Amino acid sequence: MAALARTRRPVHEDAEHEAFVSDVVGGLMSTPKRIPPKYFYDETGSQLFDRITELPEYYPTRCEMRILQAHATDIAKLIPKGAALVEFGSGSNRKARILLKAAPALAGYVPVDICGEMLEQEAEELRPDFPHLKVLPVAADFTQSFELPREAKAAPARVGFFPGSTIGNFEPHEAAAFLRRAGKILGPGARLIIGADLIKPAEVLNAAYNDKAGITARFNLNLLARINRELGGNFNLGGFEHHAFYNRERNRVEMHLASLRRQKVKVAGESIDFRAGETIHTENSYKYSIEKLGALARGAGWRPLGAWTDARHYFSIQAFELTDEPPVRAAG
Ligand code: AVJ
Repeated sequence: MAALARTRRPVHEDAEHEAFVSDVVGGLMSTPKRIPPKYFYDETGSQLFDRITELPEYYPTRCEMRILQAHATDIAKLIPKGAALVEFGSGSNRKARILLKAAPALAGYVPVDICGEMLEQEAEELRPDFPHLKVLPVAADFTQSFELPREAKAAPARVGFFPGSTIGNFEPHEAAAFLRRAGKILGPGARLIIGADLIKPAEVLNAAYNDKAGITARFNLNLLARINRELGGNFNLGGFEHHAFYNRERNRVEMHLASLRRQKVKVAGESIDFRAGETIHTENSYKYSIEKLGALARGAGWRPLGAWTDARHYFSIQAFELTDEPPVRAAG
């Protein structure tokens, strides 16, 4: 049976599964326990996240859409003629559509997402609405390096698009590494448009990650259900609780799953012990000021071009251009 299941899984999914096993088992055996947030997004998790974006307390998606709509013309002015827009983690490309409409100068759109099926489906829906645009999806993990399609490399310039404040899931040093890698991928003359959640009063942040309807709690706990299903785990979901809070010292919202009692859990053949109250750290969502993200980007080879926010200054869209600094050489 196990052998049959293995041969049925395509090679790239096999590698993904192996990474899931080692990230989860490794993360649960470390102190403190942790699991990377990218594993939230199985089918159920993606559906729950879509519901989160519509919650009254969860302002980021609505704010970002509003900023994009209000300033699309200004943002589009930063897009060179004939350029290709490269979206990191495209998902449903709802946000990219706003830019594509406002920037007829764009010749290509490269949605990059780890979920290949979703990508093709979304591309098919986009093509008839933008008949002059070359839609060139790339199935890749944008946290790693990847190759752009030949046609996108041939364009006069490439503009990166990284909305949703997904940059907040990286540790600041990882965000800097991502920005540097994005510059290498996009190449000379590149521009970059980032959506980033801003620092704001803790009450607003705590409410956004502790919604009254309990959808964020379900989103967090779904990770355990996924581990049970895909990694042969035996988590009792009733034995864990959603914890989310703003950590002011580090400008981040932390999400955890707290064990309600002392318990033992099996995952992928390993036995994991939990103390009462011990948590699995499942997500950091870093919040930035415009200045802080600007400084981080400068250090990674990008020059700020502009920033736009909503009336309450809850969210920001920030634009950068790649500096043509000479390659750094090792001393000696
Ligand atoms: C998709 C990473 C931007 O940090 O706000 C929403 C994920 N987690 N509610 C965020 C999330 C809990 C979201 N990002």
